[in-house]
Amino acid sequence: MVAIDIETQNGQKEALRRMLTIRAFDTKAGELFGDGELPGFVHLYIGEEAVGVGACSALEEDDYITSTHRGHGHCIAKGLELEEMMSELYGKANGYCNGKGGSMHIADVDAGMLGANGIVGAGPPLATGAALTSQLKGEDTVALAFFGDGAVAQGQIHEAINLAATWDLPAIFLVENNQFGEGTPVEKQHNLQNLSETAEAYNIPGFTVDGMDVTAVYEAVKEARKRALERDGPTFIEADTYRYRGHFEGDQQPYRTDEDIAIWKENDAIERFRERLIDAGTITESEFDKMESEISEQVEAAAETAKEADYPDPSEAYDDMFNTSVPEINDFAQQMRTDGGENR
Ligand SMILES: Cc1ncc(C[n+]2csc(CCOP(=O)(O)OP(=O)(O)O)c2C)c(N)n1
Ligand SMILES: [Mg+2]
Repeated sequence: MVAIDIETQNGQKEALRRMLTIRAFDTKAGELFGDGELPGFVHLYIGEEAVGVGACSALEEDDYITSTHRGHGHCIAKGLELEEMMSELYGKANGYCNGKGGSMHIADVDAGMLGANGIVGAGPPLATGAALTSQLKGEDTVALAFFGDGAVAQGQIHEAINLAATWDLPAIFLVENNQFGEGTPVEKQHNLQNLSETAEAYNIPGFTVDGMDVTAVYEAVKEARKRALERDGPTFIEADTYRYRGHFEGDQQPYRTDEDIAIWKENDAIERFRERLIDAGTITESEFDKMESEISEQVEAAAETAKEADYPDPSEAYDDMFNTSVPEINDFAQQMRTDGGENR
């Protein structure tokens, strides 16, 4: 899927479409999970759509992103297909990881999506690696890592930023400050007013932006990308946002009230952007309604296809799991296939 040019009217409509798609997809994922249709866990991105879409709108198709356990929105923002995503949530063979990854491991390297990640803080080192590859190959691409406020105190993030800053790598570190790491409020996790102050330790630019404003996120990432491509090194961006749903589906959320959530919903990113586009004459009310119903049909169709799709054959359980170009690993993989590794 092509990158969005949010500076054009069509690009703005596409950004709105992708935000709506994220919301519809994750609303459906929540329903399906509640009905016992999906294995594992799902962490929904509802409320945070402007961060993923604003950031990916400032990227080109061949740029890279790394994601988190809350990755569906990043995938859609980067242009991944709903059917393969939903099938992956179901653990079906036609999913992005042939059904072996599930919600927390969707990846599509060809689309520049280097993976959702169940390990908090594991994305930034991958982004630093992708940025190093880009620098060594002399390519005009950047790597952006999405991570949460709960990941900011993770050691590997600091190792990743330090190397990227020291080597002037074309990387962008984007914290989605959704105010909580699981049930812990951000102010109980960090001794900082703004998480973007982290940048000072690495002598790189750091900004805090309104993560409920898709164009504010876009502008910050656009500037960071420009800097990265000029070989001026990484930028650290904090986007202030809020998740409307629990940390995971089923979370009883004793750490906040409905009133807390309502305050953020008044500033809803989709509603704000919709109003702006209507006021500017970019989209009409009826075009918006049509867009919403088309998206709803697409999500329903993706869910239907995923439900009907086949599970992977048990004989494929160990396929794509090992780097078989390394003889020792290949031997191990073969053993796993024959006896499940019992005789090692
Ligand atoms: C290394 C590691 N430690 C702990 C966990 C358990 N865990 C999963 S999500 C999460 C909170 C993450 O919070 P944040 O980074 O703010 O992301 P958010 O869920 O708010 O999007 C934790 C502690 C984990 N998955 N990985
Ligand atoms: Mg968080």
